[in-house]
Amino acid sequence: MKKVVRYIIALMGLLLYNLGHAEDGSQLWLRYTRVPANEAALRTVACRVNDPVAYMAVEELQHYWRRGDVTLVIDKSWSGQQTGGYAIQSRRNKTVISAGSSAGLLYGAYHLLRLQQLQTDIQGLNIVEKPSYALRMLNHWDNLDGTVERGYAGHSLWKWSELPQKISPRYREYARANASVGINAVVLNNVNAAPLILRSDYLGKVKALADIFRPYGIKVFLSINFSSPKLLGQLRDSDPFNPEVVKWWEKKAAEIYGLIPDFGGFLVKANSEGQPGPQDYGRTHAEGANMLASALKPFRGLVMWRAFVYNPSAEDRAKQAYQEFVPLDGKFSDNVIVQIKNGPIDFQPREPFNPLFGAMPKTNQMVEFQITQEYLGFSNHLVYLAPLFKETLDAQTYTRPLHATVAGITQHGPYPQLSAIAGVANIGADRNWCGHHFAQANWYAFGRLAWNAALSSSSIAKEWLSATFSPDPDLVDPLSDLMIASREAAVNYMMPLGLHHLFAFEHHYGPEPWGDMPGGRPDWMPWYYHNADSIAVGFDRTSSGSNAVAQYHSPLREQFANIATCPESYLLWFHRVPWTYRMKNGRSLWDNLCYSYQQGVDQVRHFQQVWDSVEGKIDAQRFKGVQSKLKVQARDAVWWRDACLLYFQTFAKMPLPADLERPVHELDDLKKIKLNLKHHN
Ligand code: BDP
Repeated sequence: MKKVVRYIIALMGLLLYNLGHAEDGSQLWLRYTRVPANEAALRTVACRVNDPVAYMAVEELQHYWRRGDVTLVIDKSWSGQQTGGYAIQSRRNKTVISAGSSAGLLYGAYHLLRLQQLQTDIQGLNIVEKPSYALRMLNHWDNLDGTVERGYAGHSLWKWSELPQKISPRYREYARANASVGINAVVLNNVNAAPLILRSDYLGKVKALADIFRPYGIKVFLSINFSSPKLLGQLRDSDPFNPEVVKWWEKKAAEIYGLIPDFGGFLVKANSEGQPGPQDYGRTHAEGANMLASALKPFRGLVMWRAFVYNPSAEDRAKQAYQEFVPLDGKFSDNVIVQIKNGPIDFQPREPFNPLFGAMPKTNQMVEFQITQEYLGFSNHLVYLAPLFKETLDAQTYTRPLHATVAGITQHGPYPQLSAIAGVANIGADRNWCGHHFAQANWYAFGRLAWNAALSSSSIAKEWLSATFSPDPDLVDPLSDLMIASREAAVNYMMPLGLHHLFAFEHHYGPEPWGDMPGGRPDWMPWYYHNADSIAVGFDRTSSGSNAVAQYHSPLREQFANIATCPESYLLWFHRVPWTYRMKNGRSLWDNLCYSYQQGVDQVRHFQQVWDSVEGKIDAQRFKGVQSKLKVQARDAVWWRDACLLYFQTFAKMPLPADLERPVHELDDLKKIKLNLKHHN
């Protein structure tokens, strides 16, 4: 009888728990369940370190760790290693986490909780972890008016008008999620930066956030507007050689560090897409960066100087950053890191790696990825980005004998203690943080790869699925396959074979390969990139064209330049290719294009079936949410296929292969689509 009563009570408890915790995705991958007090009393979490970060490690374990005693110790033999590393050893039901710093203890605690969550056996653990990068950063493109540039998960998390008085509980949840995957630095505001962020009242708000993030081992950085001395300080100009300007920045730095002693530094977009910069005064990027760097230096602050620069000129846009930055190698101060987008154009579904990597051996370089899906279907498409990140990180640059992959170049620069990696955040005020439940996986994967660039995309996918949904292999196996395939699927239905920038103007959501604007910048028009005519399609970047291939180190330069050896996934990136060109499979380029687009459509339809097969294995709310997003993605894939194939067919004048599905749209109707999506700049 007692048993039955207990059973009913337990059942009711479960029911209430589920009702109270709608599965809206707000818990992310952090679905630990609290240890009941009577159980907690049976084990100890011991730690002699007394600071807020170590305290956080203890608290997390006290609340959620249920497998025996844990001791956290600082072990001096770790010093000299990149901070944040840790070791975990377990014997019987005693576990020891040792680290060189409190942050390491915190990461060790999250590691243990992850093992518990994944139902891993924790007997005889002997784990040693060292982060790949010292700085693992999120870049928020959040504006002070609450909008988010290229953000697809609602408004900004930061409630600037309420800060510093009112503190949303989500600030803490956000910091905790970051810490759980090892992210330890965040830039709060848009690279197209409002000068206002440096005004004293805003700095007070920034301080409030920094205070919340600190116990999670997270440092705050700000994007700054290079014209701030003039626009905010009312100086005559913002010339980095003007002593008044230098003084202004020095005073500003002192003010910031007075409020936030561990402030990280500045991220700067200068002389890029209309932003002000040192070139406005005839100074170089290095001169501008170094002026800021010396203002921050006494406080050990850093400058992240972006290399995303290009101008409307006769020169191929893909070549411009390299041309501007390579001559500056060796001229940047040691607390400047040049932040380089993964590819030479702009976060396209697929780009070869940016040839700047490895081409500035005397300069700290870091890679910038885009986690938010500006060019990948916003938060409507399921596109798991770890394979894209890995493709760049693992790319071999051949620029030196050792550590010559992009990961190696950025981890083993001239000042390795400064190694860094950044991702443009996909986080907003939406309940599920990222708009699409699977977009959370991209935040997670970025953090995990920043921690350990050698992890595989599939192991990260499996970890995330287990933590976020369930460790049931009948769910994890098919869904991790789906995730791994999803990036290539998007490339297939959007821009296969090296095509790029076929997006609709400004908002970049759907296809507009025909896009044109009289008087508009050519390098913002799709025709600039695809160059289609009745004979051929693609961008000739060989010596008969822009010769961008020459920016790559041998043997890549020769490999890319030769149409026979250029990887077909980059074919139309580097070559202008006749529609009738025979590809490796014996079919024409045109036929290959047709089959690739169709393959993308078929892949998404398959994802829908896979998803339906896990119905009942997860909660109905998230199941339905993803199911309906997949419908949008399936429709969009058909839209992309029809738009691109019907448009290119007007040049190629070749029929669709007989066995291929027929288009369901008229080209003229597709051309009329004008989405009214705001682009916040
Ligand atoms: C482009 C975005 C633009 C950003 C720019 C940047 O379209 O909104 O400001 O990158 O990275 O991809 O600065």
